[in-house]
Amino acid sequence: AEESLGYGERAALPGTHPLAARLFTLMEEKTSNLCVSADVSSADELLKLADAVGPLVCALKTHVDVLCDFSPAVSVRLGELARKHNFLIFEDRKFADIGNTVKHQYEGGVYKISSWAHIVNAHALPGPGVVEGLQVVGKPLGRGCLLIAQMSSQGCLATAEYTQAVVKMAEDYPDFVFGFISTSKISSKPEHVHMTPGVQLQSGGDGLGQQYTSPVEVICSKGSDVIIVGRGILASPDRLKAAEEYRVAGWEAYLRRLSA
Ligand code: S5P
Repeated sequence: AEESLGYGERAALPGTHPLAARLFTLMEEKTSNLCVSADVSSADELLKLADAVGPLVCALKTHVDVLCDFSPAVSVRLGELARKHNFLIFEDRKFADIGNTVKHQYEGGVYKISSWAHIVNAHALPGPGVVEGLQVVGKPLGRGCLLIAQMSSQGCLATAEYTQAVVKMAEDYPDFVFGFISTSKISSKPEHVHMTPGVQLQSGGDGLGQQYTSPVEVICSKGSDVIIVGRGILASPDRLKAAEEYRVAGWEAYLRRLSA
């Protein structure tokens, strides 16, 4: 069954996007399906976190507009750390506008996201133009995009029908869209990467709508590929130790899924 394919085997499928292949390959190499959500407010803290957890993660997710002191040097340094530790940078910008506007938001402004983020994400809500606008900028650079098909938050308005329409949209743009932000596996194509936020070892929420699911639930029961963990690690007094716990939990869940 296609469910039994490992990350490494999925990297080698002819239809897998090159960036997804790179991600699957480094996941195998590093035995990590952990993406740390680096939701911190200073550049110094971001770079220290990236250097510390870099060896343990397949990707580092940023919200660069939350930094109080962003400068182009920060993105350059982040790129150096990504090369040093072999992880991908995922800017969680959640583009959601018409094609022409997202094109400029992706390439320009203060952040020049396309120049440093391997991965970005987008809401499919505006229709295919959002992907087309991003793709104009990102495809020549070898970048990739995840479409947000489901959200972890309580009361999320995405219906099953909406989610299926997002899967269809991804299939229409295989040169740029390589997967999803979703709470579960929603595409039957093993080439697609599913990344899931709202993950903690402790169940519960944050009082602002976030809902947490465990790594085992996400990887084994829901069939997703990558766990995205923010405060589960960031709020720990020992972030490195917490990141290693999540890496092990995610990887063991993956091995369990493979052997099931
Ligand atoms: O549905 C979603 C999609 C995303 S990308 N739910 C989410 O929580 N996220 C992001 O994942 C969110 O913006 C935050 O950066 C991270 C979750 O952080 P945590 O601290 O709750 O683990």
